[in-house]
Amino acid sequence: MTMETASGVPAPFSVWAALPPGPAVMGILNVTPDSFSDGGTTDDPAAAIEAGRRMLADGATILDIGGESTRPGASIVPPAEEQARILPVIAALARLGALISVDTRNASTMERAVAAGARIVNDVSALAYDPAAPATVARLGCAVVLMHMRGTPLTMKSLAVYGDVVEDVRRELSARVAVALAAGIAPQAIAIDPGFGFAKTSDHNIALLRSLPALAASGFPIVSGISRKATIGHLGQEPDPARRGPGSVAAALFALQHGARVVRVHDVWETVQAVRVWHGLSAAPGGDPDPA
Ligand code: HH2
Repeated sequence: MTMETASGVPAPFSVWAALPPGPAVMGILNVTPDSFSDGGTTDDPAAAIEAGRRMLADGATILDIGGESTRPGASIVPPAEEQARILPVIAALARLGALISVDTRNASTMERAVAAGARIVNDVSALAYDPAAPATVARLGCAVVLMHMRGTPLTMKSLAVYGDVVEDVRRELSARVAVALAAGIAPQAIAIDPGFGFAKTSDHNIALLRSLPALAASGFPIVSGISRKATIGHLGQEPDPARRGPGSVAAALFALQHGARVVRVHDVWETVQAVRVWHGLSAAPGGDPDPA
């Protein structure tokens, strides 16, 4: 598919450019028994499909479907098992017209998820984990989220050491963008994500959140995924990840105000409503569609 440019020359289609105007909410659908905040709630395909339908009804623009937890210390899920978890869910929700991203580090899962209807690959390793991933995404022609991390979920905690976290993350993400481009992935297919909580302390996360404009200056759309993470627990004084919804909404609005294009969240309805109110209040004054 192509889009016309001002000069009339067809430009490659971009999922990111074609998103509806305004902030986009990406709903997290973990088809896993062990995710850090919602593990086991949607690990059965029927429950996951129902949760995805709910998120669409609640206003999610994208559903991010994953079958492997990447929380610190998580063990590796073999690709065949990951695919058995997520492919029926992706196929069912794609049939409903959902825009789906697949949260995976495995090239074979990327391939099969796109065949089942996913249009975005969301890779927490920025295509570094599976050597076949960059060429696979290039060949599939889908969009991609390149997220910053160091090491793996097993090793990342000890790698949270930076000179200047904002500059280091910016530079390391640029290197991953260069790998993606060299593999033949189109620039307009790429979004980037600072990777909150992945080889980051709370102080690192806060510095990165405040400095999203520096990342946004790259021109790539920014995905922000801090929902229910430890920084929300720390700032909001809430140890239970499942009770971090309100703080996550506040952080999503902060991220959007600082240049994020997409917020990846567990609490879709709460975030969508907050974004609508914030957006309505920030918009230029006009007619009041609902004076009640
Ligand atoms: N965070 C998680 C997983 N995938 N993808 C992007 N682009 N950005 C993120 O911040 C991000 C991500 C971890 O959160 P979650 O999926 O809720 O937990 P788990 O990995 O335990 O399934």
